Amino acid sequence: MRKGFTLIELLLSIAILGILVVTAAFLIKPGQTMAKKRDAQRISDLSRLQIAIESFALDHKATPGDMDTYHSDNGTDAADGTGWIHGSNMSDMPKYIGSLPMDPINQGEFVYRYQRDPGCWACGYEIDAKLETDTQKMANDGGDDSNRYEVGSELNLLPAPTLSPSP
Ligand SMILES: [Ca+2]
Repeated sequence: MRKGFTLIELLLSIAILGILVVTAAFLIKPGQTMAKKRDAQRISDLSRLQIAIESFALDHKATPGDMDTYHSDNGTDAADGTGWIHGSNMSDMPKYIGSLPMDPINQGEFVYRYQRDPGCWACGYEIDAKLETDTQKMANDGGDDSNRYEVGSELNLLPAPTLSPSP
């Protein structure tokens, strides 16, 4: 009776293992799974931010923030008006949301954006995000940009992305 494996048996085992690993990776598609996970986070983040903005607006008769288009890659997650959404009227905002959510990638087109209606304090607002996998959701959100997922009360405020280049 012989002990151990021959070189051929060993190489064959390694080859079979390799094929199994590649097949598993192909079936599971880890990249796609991660992208879906990031999209789920984006949808949940925008929903949290939406609730915070609307609660704030109800109490303060004004939407938070100054007059600008804000990008989540430009500033910190501080919710008090010093973070990526700037606002002289936001000192109370941390009561509604502890910190401002930021896109899981947070660069290039994958940033959250926020804009309040520059026309009046108590008017509408829009937040948006770019999703990686859910194109239907971006197209059917009632907004004016079929390539971004838009949330808010005036879905035509945010301009077509003129986003800062990726670092
Ligand atoms: Ca859209």
